[in-house]
Amino acid sequence: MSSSNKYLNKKIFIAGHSGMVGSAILRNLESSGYKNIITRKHRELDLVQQDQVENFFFSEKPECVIIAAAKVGGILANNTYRAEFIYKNLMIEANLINAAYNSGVEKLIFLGSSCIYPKLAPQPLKEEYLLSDYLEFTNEPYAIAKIAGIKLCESYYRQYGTNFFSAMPTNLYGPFDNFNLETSHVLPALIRKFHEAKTPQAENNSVKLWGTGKPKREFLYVEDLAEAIRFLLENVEAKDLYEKGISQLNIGTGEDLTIRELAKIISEVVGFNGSIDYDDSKPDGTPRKLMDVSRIHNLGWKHSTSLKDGIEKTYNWFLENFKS
Ligand code: GFB
Repeated sequence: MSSSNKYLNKKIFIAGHSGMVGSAILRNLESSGYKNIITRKHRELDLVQQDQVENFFFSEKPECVIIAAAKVGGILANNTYRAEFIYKNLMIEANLINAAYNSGVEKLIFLGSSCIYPKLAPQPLKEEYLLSDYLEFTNEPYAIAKIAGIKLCESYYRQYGTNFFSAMPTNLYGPFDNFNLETSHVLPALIRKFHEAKTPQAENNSVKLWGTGKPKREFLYVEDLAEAIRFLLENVEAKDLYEKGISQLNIGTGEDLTIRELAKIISEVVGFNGSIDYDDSKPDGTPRKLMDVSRIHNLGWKHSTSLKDGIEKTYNWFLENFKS
């Protein structure tokens, strides 16, 4: 990036830098020459505690903030820990956004998820479909919290003129993903299930997936997402969204596939050739969640990692790093 990038030396706080998303953003900014990034471990700063967050912002005075901190999980975790998902996410984003305003933060980017869109919205999901119909039940608490975060950013812009806005990534995967089979998303779960089923110790050469395998999902490699966040930081302002009548910007690939098709690709990458069964006592969730990415394409960003390449990279990361 040229020296005309006015953000290179800004003091940037990445909230949630130890998670999959935050750590990818941290790696991306550092390797792009950003010199003044600040982070805090959970035990140093509990984002659910308003007084801690306020004190941190007033003592550190970050100039830019990226909110990648959230309580996240797959369909079962969302459906089971409903109270934790709504409470923690509301607290984290309200504390961060309000403290950012109070301490004079220049720019803030809040990250959410494609589950903010109505369950049966037309596809692909345009930014304008926010709040146009009811939500998917399994992740309604998480989605409500994320919608509140979007509206916090928008309301602070409209009342106070802050440069705060929201980006909504589609389903993400990559290094540092959660491979816990109870709480993870589908892609890391399938990597682990296929990997463990092909080992000599496996009880049988079959894998059980959840639901019917018919829902369609879109997947973005987390390092592409990190690239998109740097692009937004350097090139997009809050008014670019709100003046166009949208509250958040989609980030995705614009391509989706069924869970069955996903399972086929992952099984090939992992080298599993046993049988695949489906447990339809587990929920399917939203039938389809495909982002309309024309706005971010028109602004000048497009993903670069194909699904197969991203799965291969993630499987290699799993082989080198995952300890059950
Ligand atoms: O990725 P996932 O947990 O979340 O599930 P969502 C996607 C689809 O994969 C569902 C199926 O239809 C699952 O039933 N699936 C099949 C599996 N086998 C498995 C498995 O072994 N593990 C998992 N986890 N799924 C979450 C939301 O929705 O996605 C969040 O709950 C958030 O709010 C996140 O938006 C990105 O895509 O259904």
